[in-house]
Amino acid sequence: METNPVLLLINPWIYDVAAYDFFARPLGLLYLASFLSSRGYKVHFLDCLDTPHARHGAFGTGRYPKEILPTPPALLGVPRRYGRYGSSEADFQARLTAVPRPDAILVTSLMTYWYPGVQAAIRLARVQFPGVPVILGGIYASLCPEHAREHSGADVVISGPGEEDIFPQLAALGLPAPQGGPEGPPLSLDDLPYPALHLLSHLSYLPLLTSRGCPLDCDYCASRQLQPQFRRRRPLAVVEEIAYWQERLGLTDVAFYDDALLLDADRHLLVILEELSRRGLVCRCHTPNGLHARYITQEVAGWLKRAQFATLRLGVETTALGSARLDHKLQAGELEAALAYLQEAGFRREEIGVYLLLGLPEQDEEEVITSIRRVKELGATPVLALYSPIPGTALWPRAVASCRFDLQSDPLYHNNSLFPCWPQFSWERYTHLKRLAAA
Ligand code: B12
Ligand code: SF4
Repeated sequence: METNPVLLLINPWIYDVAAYDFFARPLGLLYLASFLSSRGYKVHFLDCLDTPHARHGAFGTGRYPKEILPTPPALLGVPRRYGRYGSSEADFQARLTAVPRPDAILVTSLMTYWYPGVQAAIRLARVQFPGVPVILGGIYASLCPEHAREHSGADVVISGPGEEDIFPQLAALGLPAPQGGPEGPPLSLDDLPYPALHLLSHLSYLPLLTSRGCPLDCDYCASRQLQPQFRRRRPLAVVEEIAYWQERLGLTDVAFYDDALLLDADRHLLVILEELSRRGLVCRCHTPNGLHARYITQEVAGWLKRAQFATLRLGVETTALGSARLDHKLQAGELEAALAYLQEAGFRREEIGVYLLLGLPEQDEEEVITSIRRVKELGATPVLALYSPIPGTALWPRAVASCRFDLQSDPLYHNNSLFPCWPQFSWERYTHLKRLAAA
């Protein structure tokens, strides 16, 4: 009797000086897991970050367990201890032994500078399953494919959305197609099965995507490279998914991962929120990935409040206006209006976080201070987001030019904790800005 091919999917550890589970789940790999299962593959899922939190935060967030490791030379200047976040190596090995020998191993990747975690997971998986081909995809694989080919230890590196390329790659490796399953990519996002959240053991919130990509193209952002098209799901299909998971997993916290959640809100997010309310589905919502301030109207703000959005983050970059802006998402008066609407709707200062990017090439420190003050004046909380340079973005050449390190030589230098593109950087300066933001 012929059996369908067996795949082992792995989400590697984070290797870094800092990491926190702020609504972070490997949603890309979870989508791929359910997609491949629906096409007949037998899928085993191993997530190095699916551990109980070492310390719990609000709404299901928390600290990952950490094991201290020797700091790589590139990060020696950072006064924090380097380490492996997630499960222990012994636990990973034990879980590998429990898996039957797969026909292929599929590994995901997130931040480019977390690649040592990818290398470690691949190395151990190869020890357990010698001769089994390893395919690497995800964000690091898409943004640094050359580096990944040379250094990750994978046999094949795939860039971009995995649903589109995975079948030809599996076939090229000699895997037989599963019986009966059609082999083409999905026609639309609504044709994809729900991500395989049920495979996680320590899920404390629902990670949710109602769309992929972003129609804008800010100079520092990789969204276009990762998801070339902006696509959206049917709003009512999103509600069905929330209802499905709530019933199955009993979770009420929902974290939206969308890059452009509020775009055309009348026909998208508001339809979702109205339907949730009509069906009496109670959620507490979070937007760890920034929202566009310009789309926050009085009506949108009212709905965000009614639908219990508890963690709001607006992606603003800087409050300075004019041609020097690197994004294409804020015009005069838009932040002021958005914050006024949110306050009128009942959001308190501490509930409205405004991301300000720090450490951009040639950024004027005074401008950051002005932005921090302005956000506070407007009754919101400034949240400093540290710039991580990304190859292939419009800002990359300026990032390379202003970087204190050889940025092109090693993705470890993309680590935002290094403030690689802030020439006058010092920990005292950063601490000063952080205190100003927190005061
Ligand atoms: C949601 C999100 C977050 C969430 C959590 C994400 C998580 N899961 O951990 C939050 C808000 C916490 C977050 C935080 C940060 N993020 Co972020 N984030 C994203 C975002 C918007 C979406 C990622 C995602 O889940 N996409 C949805 C899934 C479906 O897509 P996917 O993972 O890419 O998977 C697809 C493909 O890659 C592929 N695939 C995936 N795995 C595999 C495996 C195989 C074998 C194959 C074949 C294919 C494949 O198929 C999948 C399905 O199509 C991306 C930008 C983007 N548009 O992708 C930035 C992004 C990844 N983040 C980025 C940054 C900079 C950060 C921060 C450092 C921001 C800051 N300054 O504080 C922090 C650091 C996080 C930390 N924990 O330390 C950068 C990456 C920078 C880098 N150097 O790598 C990105 C690219 C945004 C940008 N600036 O352009 N982030
Ligand atoms: S609006 Fe946000 S997601 Fe879209 S391109 Fe700009 S930074 Fe990226």
